[in-house]
Amino acid sequence: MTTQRTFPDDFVWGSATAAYQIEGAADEGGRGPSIWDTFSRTPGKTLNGDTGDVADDHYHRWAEDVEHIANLGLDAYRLSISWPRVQPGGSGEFNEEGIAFYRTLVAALAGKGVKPVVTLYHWDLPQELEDAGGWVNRDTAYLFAEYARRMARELGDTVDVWTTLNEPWCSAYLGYASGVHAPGRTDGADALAAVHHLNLAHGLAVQAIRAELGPQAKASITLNLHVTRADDPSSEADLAAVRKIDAVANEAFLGPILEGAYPEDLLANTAHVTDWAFVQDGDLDEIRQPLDVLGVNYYSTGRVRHFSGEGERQQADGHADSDASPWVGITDVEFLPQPGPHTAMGWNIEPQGMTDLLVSLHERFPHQPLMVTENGAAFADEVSPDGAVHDPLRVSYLHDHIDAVGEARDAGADVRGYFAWSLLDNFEWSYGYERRFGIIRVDYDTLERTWKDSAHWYRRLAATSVLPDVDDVAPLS
Ligand code: GBH
Repeated sequence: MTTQRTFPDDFVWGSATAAYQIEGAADEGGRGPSIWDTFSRTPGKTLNGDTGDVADDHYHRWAEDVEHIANLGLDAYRLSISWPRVQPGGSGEFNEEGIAFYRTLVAALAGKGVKPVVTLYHWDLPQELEDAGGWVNRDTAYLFAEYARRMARELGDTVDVWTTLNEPWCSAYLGYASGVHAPGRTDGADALAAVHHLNLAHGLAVQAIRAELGPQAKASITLNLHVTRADDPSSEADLAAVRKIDAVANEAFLGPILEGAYPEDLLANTAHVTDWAFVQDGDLDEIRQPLDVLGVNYYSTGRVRHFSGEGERQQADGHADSDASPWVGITDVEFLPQPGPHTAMGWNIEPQGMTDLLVSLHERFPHQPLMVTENGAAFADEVSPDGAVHDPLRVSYLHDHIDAVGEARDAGADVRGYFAWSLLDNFEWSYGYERRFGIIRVDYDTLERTWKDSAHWYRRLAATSVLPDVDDVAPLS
């Protein structure tokens, strides 16, 4: 018998969601419109024209959802606050009703012994701020810090970890370069300005949270770092292609946030797009703030090779419907399809990428605690005649990736927790409701929640901290 992988007792088992993906009640409770309302209500922007108007109706069903979280035995729950729900226009007046919603929610979680890990920005910018330029406008960073300070004041005694931004890569490059996310703009120079203003927003918000709550407040950011493989690892040109992607995808955030500088090659590779004049004196000192934990979202890997300019360049970035590239300034790199297996998103399944990412972060930032703030998979689940939802592919995806986290820990990486994406099936952005990531199924007609096998399996893990076998999906008594 092989020994099963065991995690320490204080390892945090959690699950994650985001406001726009689950709340619904888009026009209720004094909430203002966000860029995702505008975008999803624009014909052609999301699959089937789906919007987050109703989503999982979590705004009304939060109490039931907290019960599910408690019954799963989770140590922590990662949620996001909808900025326009608590400050409809993104500046000025706050909305007491919106603040009360989150105060009640985090109190209910804490009351069940579940630590709230709160993200302040998971992509739903108040529309009024976008009308003033969005993340291309520097003012947005300062307004974000004011919003962060107010939330810290309102919820500070209950929230365990404050996360400023979720995946600024997506906000900047999918929102302003490829345009497949809100606000759907396609200008490379704007996207790089957005990168910088998101970084600035992060640094200012961390300072605002600590000014409000004191140095013991735990601050973090969640990044989707790209693990990119060279098509031919012995080709200098392919390795250079990897470095280019790495600079624009990863170093554009890790550099300023953890080291206080944008790397030279990033500036050089994008010099024909922008002169980076939006980086002002002192900004990098504002951005670089110590982080109690660095959040890492990991799903899959990419593969690239040098593109010589001959023939048609492949662009396997998962959004075949967009001509515009998220890879600002890069014209000589080609993305190749990864061999399978794949999830329903078309993303390849490669647990080794999780280990590689965590170990490389540890080697580079040896004193930085890490947390996997998202990992999970969409598959075409079916409800069986007996009402159960058997999702063996998701169970094995979670099993193998959690095992990969354990492997990174064995190699010395200081990974403190893991959050399964997602608690519930939900609005998967431009893919609408057609992609199901939940460990709990949501019936979009009745909004009924049903535990999938993966939820039962994950509950067993959270209860024991011993990685269960993939067929260990029987309900825990
Ligand atoms: C996260 O985004 C989000 O935080 C979350 O809201 C979302 O629901 C969840 O993941 C699932 O999508 O595009 O083929 O090159 C993840 C977005 C996914 C973008 C992986 C980059 C790389 C694969 N990222 N993707 S590909």
